[in-house]
Amino acid sequence: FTATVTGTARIGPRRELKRAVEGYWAGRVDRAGLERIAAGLRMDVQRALVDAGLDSVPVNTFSYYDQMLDTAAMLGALPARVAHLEDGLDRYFAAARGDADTTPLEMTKWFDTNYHYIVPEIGPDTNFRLDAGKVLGELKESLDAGIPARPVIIGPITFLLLAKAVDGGADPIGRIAEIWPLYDELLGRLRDAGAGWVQLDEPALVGDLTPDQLALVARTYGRFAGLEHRPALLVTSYFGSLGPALEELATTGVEGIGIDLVRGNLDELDENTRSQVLRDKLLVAGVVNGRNVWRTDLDKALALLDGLDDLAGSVAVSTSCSLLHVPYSLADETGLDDALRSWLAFGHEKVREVVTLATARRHGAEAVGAALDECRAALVSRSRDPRLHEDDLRARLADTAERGARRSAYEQRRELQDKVLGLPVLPTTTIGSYPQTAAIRGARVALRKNEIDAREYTRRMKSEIAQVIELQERLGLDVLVHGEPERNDMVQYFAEQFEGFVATQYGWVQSYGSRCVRPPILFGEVRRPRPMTVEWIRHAQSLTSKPVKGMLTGPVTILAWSFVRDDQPLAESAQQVALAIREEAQDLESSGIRVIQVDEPALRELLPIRSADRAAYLEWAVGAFRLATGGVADDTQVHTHLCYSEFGEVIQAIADLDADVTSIEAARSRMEVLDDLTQIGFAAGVGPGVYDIHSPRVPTVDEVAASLRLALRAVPAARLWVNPDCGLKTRAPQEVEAALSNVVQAADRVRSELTA
Ligand code: THG
Ligand code: ZN
Repeated sequence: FTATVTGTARIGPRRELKRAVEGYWAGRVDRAGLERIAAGLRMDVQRALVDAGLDSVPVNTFSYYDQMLDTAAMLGALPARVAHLEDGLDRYFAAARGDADTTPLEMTKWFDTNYHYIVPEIGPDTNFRLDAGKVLGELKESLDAGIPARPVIIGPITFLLLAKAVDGGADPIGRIAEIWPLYDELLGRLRDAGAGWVQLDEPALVGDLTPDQLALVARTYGRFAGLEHRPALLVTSYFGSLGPALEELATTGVEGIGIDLVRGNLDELDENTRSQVLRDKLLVAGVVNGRNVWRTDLDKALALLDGLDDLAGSVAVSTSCSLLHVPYSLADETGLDDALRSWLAFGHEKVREVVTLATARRHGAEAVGAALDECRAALVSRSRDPRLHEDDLRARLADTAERGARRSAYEQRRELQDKVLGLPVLPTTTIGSYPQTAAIRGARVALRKNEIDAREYTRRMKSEIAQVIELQERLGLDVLVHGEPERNDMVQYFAEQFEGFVATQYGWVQSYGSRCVRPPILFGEVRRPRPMTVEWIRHAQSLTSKPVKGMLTGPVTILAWSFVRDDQPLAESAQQVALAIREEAQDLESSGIRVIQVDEPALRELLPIRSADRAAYLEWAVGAFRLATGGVADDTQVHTHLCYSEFGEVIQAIADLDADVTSIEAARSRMEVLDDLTQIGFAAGVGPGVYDIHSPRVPTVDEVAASLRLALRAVPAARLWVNPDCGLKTRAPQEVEAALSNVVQAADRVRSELTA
């Protein structure tokens, strides 16, 4: 084949699958209804790809929840705790979401994307057994409809490297010999069912592999290639270069290799190797970026493809990764100006780019002259647009960058802050958000529909804030928050107020399961035309004599959850966002706010896949945070919040953020993280979450007190803060009130133990 995509989105252009699946969970949609909607979405996607001109179409890229979970189900590797459920789909959803008596599987980030996969559990009880029903069913459905279908499955190496050992079991990759025969059988059955090609996704091969793991690449694919009865094999990598794994794959008889040529390249190979590895193979060249929303430079892509013709047996045009990570289509986005729209390509437009490139290669550039001209004009318009080049801003940044850090060291700041704030030992606080109640969501909907005006909306938000302040005063918390009623998604909230960002109307991208986000697009120079949070926070502070925390989102998180510029290094965009946040922090300070929190929950998310790239990333990420927070006086207390408890390689970076107080998730990891922090000499304030807000359970006073006593073994009382482990926006109001009341009582109890 000559033109394809690595994978497709599946949630539906208007999130139809989300509604169907959530309806099924709630009992509003029956099984037949769910299956009908799912089949309809699959057919729509595949027909659109054929109509656009692709000659090979990925199938089995549909999922009711997640493709890693599908693979676990296919290999008979769902955990024993869901085995009692007879129905396959019930078992599957129970593994994904849990139920009254079942804890769900964990979820974690899919490489460095904003998609999250379900982490398969492999233990002594795992008995691998093939259940190929899903992929065979979807293949048949497509072939029956005349689709040139190419089944996609996750390869055994990636499956096991991303799985987790449980119940004292060994490292899952050690079990690979047990699943080889299942893949052998699967490949034979796919061949029988009419598959000409099968795509095995192995994104894990772009990461750091040990010599043993590299050897497994040749063994695994050598074995599959040696099967007598099988389809042609395409091993697909994405999110980086294959590096040494490419040489291993090259030694096998697999017919095709998929390579991400946007994030990756063949430069790591010496010339001789480069000219050999792909000589007899189909290279599926990922030249259209599946991770971002910019229009492809078609001339550049054609030149790149031409260069590959000399290296590979044949070359097919494709996307750098699945289109799962970009929105469906630009067609209905009416809020974009013409220039900006012409610079963009969402999923639908990216498919057309693939086809244009393949057509140009087959019939010459003249055959697609109009498309090439349109592309060139758009790129010129983008490169010249004044919104992308603001010399003043760049000059100011050059100036401020030198003044990034706080004036004095933590110990001096601490003394001044203690005087200003006058807090008790073990101060209590919350992370920032309070429940997004029906009244809050209702007000937002009413504003959007013009049923209420901006003044009425503001009035309602201020009344929500007053209630949250009243609650915290009544409970006796020490550092209060305004509760963030005005924000649904914090990144969207800030992006909507910055210049240089634009929001989409329908640009939904799946984040996990049925949940989606609508990432803003960072297209130009970032500016903060006016204060963004000051009015809300000042209102909250006017209602209490206790300190109210100003709540901001850090530059790394804003970038991690947006589509970013590709015409400058991310580090430069981070500086611009940081400068805007810095101005906001200074405005908060000048309106009397003494505590300012800048959250960086995504600091670890952007960590590069290869360890060699990590130090450089952490340097600019930490620098951006320090620029954002370094503009306030020594006696203003800077807090930060991070949403995870295993710091691993980022632990030194967290200390280097130089925040006065850092709140972290710790309820689930039994405070081990505090020992890690102590070990690297972390000496500032720390608030290890004293209970898990992800569960509806209300912690008892005893539990919270015990957790505090445990924390006191690793952190001196003078530096310990008391808080839940994350924001409260997903919890019910009654749960929040009960839990916080117990937190305050526990803090009181442990304080009196300290004085005794
Ligand atoms: N915001 C953004 N990205 C994120 C998170 C976030 N990525 C990582 C993590 N948090 C992902 N978590 C979630 C949690 C909930 C939802 C999405 C991602 C969610 N979405 C709503 C839904 O699908 O119904 C839609 C929300 C909306 O209307 O904007 O519930 O916090 N950017
Ligand atoms: Zn959090």
